[in-house]
Amino acid sequence: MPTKRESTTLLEPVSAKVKPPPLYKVMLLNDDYTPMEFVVHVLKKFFGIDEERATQIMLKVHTEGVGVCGIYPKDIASTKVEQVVDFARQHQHPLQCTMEEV
Ligand code: TYC
Repeated sequence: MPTKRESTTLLEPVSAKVKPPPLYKVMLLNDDYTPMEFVVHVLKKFFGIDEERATQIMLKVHTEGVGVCGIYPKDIASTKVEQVVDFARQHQHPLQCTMEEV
């Protein structure tokens, strides 16, 4: 049961001091050996990107050297990086995946 004071005292508005958690972009880097179809497969499998968009991103990485796969909170971004690198190594491809704060 609230006391009289608890039930009648109004709280002062408190200014919101909590910052939203930082976001990280997960990126693929180009190399000369990973097959294009493998990169498209990675973008579909780990980032939920459809075939057409995955092909566009893969070609951007191929021609410009780097491309963004997605933007996530830190823990999710680092898990994606680990999953992609593990998967690439299992298939003996040198594909590199990194993350950077937005
Ligand atoms: N450059 C690679 C090739 O010609 C294709 C490739 C694209 C590799 C994107 C990595 O992140 C990458 N087979």
